Amino acid sequence: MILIGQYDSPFVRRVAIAMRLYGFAYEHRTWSTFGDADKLAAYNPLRRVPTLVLDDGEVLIESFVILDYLDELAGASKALIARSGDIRRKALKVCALATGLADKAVSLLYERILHKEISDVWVARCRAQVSGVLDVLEQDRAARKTPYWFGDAINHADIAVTCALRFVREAHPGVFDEARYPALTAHANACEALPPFKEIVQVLIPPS
Ligand SMILES: N[C@@H](CCC(=O)N[C@@H](CS)C(=O)NCC(=O)O)C(=O)O
Repeated sequence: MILIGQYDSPFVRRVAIAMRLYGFAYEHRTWSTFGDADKLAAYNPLRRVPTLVLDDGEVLIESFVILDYLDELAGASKALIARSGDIRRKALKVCALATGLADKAVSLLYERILHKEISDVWVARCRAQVSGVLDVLEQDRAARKTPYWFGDAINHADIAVTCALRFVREAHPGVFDEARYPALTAHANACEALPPFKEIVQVLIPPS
């Protein structure tokens, strides 16, 4: 398989970490969404990452679609999420909040860097969405006493939250206040200390 995209993207990183945990080998093409847009377009007309090219040439886009495929490939007993039921729904909700948070943090970065005139309305909205999600995630994580979000084993939710938090902190210094989010800080620190997180990481290179 070929994984296209750089690890400074929280979406690419969460896919790559899941692939490492599953033990799936892949070729990594570190194409930039802006600098390598034409190369990327040949695989994904949206010119977005992550993009995963399967061995038979089929192309998967959107991180949740890619992870759905990888979960199936790994098999239910190894999958980083429950196959069904309440626990699956709850984990997917945490993943949706974390990836939504990452989406808003990316939008905020693009607004700051790519737009000639920054929209205060858009910035205020994204900031409110970011802090609203952080508050909800903090409350949820603080109420759980297990090593990982959903028990003793790592789950997609743990990976999604950790990748989103790293991106928020790098792209928007000052927005994530450790004193306000102690449970999330502890969670991210514990995950970032694990080998796949330490190996699959890249300092943010904002588009120019
Ligand atoms: N919903 C997408 C979001 C992916 C995404 O936003 N990727 C960013 C990089 S962090 C990107 O490709 N940006 C370029 C663009 O949206 O045009 C997913 O989950 O895969």
